[in-house]
Amino acid sequence: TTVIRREDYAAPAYWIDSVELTFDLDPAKTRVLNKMRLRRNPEVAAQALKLDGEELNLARVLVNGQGTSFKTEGDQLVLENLPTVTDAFDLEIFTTCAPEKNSKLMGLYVSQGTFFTQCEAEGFRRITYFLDRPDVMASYTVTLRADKKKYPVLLSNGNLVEQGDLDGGRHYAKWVDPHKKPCYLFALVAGQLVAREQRIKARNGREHLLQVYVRPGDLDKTEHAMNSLMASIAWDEARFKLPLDLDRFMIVATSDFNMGAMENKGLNVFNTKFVLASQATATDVDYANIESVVGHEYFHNWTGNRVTCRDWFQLSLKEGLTVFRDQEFSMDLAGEASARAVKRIEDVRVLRTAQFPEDAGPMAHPVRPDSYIEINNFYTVTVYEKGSEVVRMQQTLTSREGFAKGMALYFQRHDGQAVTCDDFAQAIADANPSSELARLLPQFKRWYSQAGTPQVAARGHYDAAAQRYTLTLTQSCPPTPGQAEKLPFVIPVALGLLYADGLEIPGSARTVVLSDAQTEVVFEGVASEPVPSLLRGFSAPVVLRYDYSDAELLTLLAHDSDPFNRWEAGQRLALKRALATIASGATEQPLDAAYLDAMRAVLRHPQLDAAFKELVLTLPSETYIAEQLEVVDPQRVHAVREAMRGQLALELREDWAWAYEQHHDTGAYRPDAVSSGRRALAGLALAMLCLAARETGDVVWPGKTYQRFKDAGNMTDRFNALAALVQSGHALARDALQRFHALFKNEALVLDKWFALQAGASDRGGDVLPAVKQLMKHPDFTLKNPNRARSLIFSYCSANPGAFHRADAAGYVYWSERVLELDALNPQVAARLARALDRWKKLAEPYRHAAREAIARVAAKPDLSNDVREVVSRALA
Ligand code: B3K
Ligand code: ZN
Repeated sequence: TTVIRREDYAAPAYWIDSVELTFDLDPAKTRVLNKMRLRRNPEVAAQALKLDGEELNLARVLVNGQGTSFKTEGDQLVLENLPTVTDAFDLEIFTTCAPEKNSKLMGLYVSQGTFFTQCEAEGFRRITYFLDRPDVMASYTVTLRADKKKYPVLLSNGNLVEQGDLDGGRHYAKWVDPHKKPCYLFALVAGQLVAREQRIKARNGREHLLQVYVRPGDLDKTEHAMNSLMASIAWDEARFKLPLDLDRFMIVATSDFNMGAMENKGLNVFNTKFVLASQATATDVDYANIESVVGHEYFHNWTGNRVTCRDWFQLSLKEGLTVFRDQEFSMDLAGEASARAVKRIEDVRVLRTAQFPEDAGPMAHPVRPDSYIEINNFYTVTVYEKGSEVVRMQQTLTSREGFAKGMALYFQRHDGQAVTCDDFAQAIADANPSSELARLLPQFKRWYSQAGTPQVAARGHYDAAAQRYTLTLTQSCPPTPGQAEKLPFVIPVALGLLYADGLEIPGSARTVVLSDAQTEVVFEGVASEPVPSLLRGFSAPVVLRYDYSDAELLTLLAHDSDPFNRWEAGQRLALKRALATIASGATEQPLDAAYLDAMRAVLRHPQLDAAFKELVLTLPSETYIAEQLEVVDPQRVHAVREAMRGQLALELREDWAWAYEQHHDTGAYRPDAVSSGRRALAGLALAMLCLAARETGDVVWPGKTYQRFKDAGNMTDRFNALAALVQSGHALARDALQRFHALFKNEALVLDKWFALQAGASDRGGDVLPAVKQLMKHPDFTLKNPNRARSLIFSYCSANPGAFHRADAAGYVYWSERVLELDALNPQVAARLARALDRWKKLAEPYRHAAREAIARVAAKPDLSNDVREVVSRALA
């Protein structure tokens, strides 16, 4: 295993100007002819050409049409006797590979009889020998040849320039990509597919053909993806003046995919999960995810493809920025301020429950990492979601218009180049010379280099005689692996002050930019002791500490003009109670009348949106609660949170019944923000009513829920009803689960939900693990399909702490077996699962000891992949 370091970056010794690829596609043995035009990089000392390759069979190498000597060093092909002049030369390499044996789903592979490729980050080397690095950008011409019956559709990047029949029932298609690109953006697809098509005319008058390719039979589930694509194109033109630069833009769905989707130039490949939707099979959350992933991949066309990364340490250059763009896109489409806030809350919830723990654990790394063993391990919530927050702060520090100007300068300077995170921040700052970002740029960039979640502690002092309020903000950042000491960050803190009656103090709202370890903010003319509303809209990815009283939180919850902080006040009220109960050792009745009344007031509020109410009335997750503790007893966290849920269900049962009756619609289904918010709240109400029925012995609500499950006109309502029965452990759940399976046995994505629901069920006396083990034997289960593996195994190990952390260690044993089993098939998926025990050092005994043993058991396996090896050795370090 080799550690790759950012500081070792060196420009390539050769450039590849153009590539002509010819594929003879055959699942058992695909032949690849690769003709390249290369040139020595005159800025680098003359040296051998070393091409990357992996699991390839090499048949022939020709330089300028002549045979040549070559050798192999590890996986690399080394050519020493190349022309020494810097003139261009031709290099022809002929190899074969075996797509049907490719279970890693990197490079060229077969999914349900169709060929797909996945090249990012380093998959192109599994297709042919190449300089597999993003700063080598070439023009591509691709010819695909295959059996015409089995593979009627032949796709690659760019434009189709030629097609025709060949002997022996074969045919061919030739594609030319008009844009230079790094090889990680190469793609091909060949198989039996059908497309939804749409012709559009852009603002600048250019016409485009949009296509969404799926398997025959899935065409009726592509309308939402197509609409999302059209909305993405229109949004990027309107907000950033970035047009589509291709005649044809294609999306192809596959059910075997390691992640969500891939932004290959003009030929995006998607996990079916983020393409296919019908009201019968997809939930509102699925619809929203499709919109944001389609947007994300489309936005990469500029942020990632036109301007790409110099090296993989710069991954957040494209990922953080593109997540920021997709988040803004979804917010702009959501419409009103309150719907925007709902999206913001959901994004922050992901950041805090997934990225904060990563930043505090053994895999902590800066947004721009300094080293890695396996780059696939660094497609993380830090690079993506924290990276997005770092871009968002740049917008905050330059204004929305200023940031748009910065983007324009970034493209003016770097279009067609492979650049760094420094180049990006420099462009944003240079376009805004009088901004706080420009003033503090070197210090701001610590967000790229320092890992760990900064903490901002706030203290207020009110001087009644002087009518002065002084706020003291102190920042610090805990050490992370390899970074013991941290320097102060630049932290924009949006804030305002409220009087105790909820009125905002005029003129108090502002954004304070912290750059020192301690900052004082003074407010004059404050008539009475105020309540500070801090970090509005979550203006920086930090932990904010302020010792709020209940009274202050209740004021904020009821009155803050910032909807994010209203929600946050509710979460803090719940968290205080959870932590106090966990510390007390008791479990009964964690919630008091003050909290319950406040929640009732939110639920019954005449003006608040249903979507917002649902977020406020959802308790902080077990993972988030656990992050607040020094030492975590997951069973105790689970028990206390369940007690809180039970109490909220029981004490508010009449309000929940009211909320259900008010919000469950029967009209036509539309996946917009307002109606999905209503369904979400009705779903939470049903879950609560079924939970309350456990205590009261009520049979009416579970009966209604079962009826709802049977009659629902859409998947959101149907699934919510099913989940309410399963999560409350009701006797009707068994039958409902069976019916659900029978109804959807031919819908793979719905079966994933069926597995996930059972693996994620609230644990009662250790019943989930045996159920999971039983489900592994179900005829519909397979480890080979990543979606299916995730739906069962990850839902249990990574998303169900109360069931996974067992005193008998059986959850950890199960985890270690699955990590090893998956590693032999697909190391990327295995390494993700390996992350489930990242936070083992925080666990109380006996969990801590048992978790360590399980990790050590995995680490003891001699032939682990680099992927899993890196994760487990960092965990044990
Ligand atoms: N860029 C791809 C991720 C590739 C992951 C490789 N292990 C999807 C995305 O972020 O849009
Ligand atoms: Zn991306």
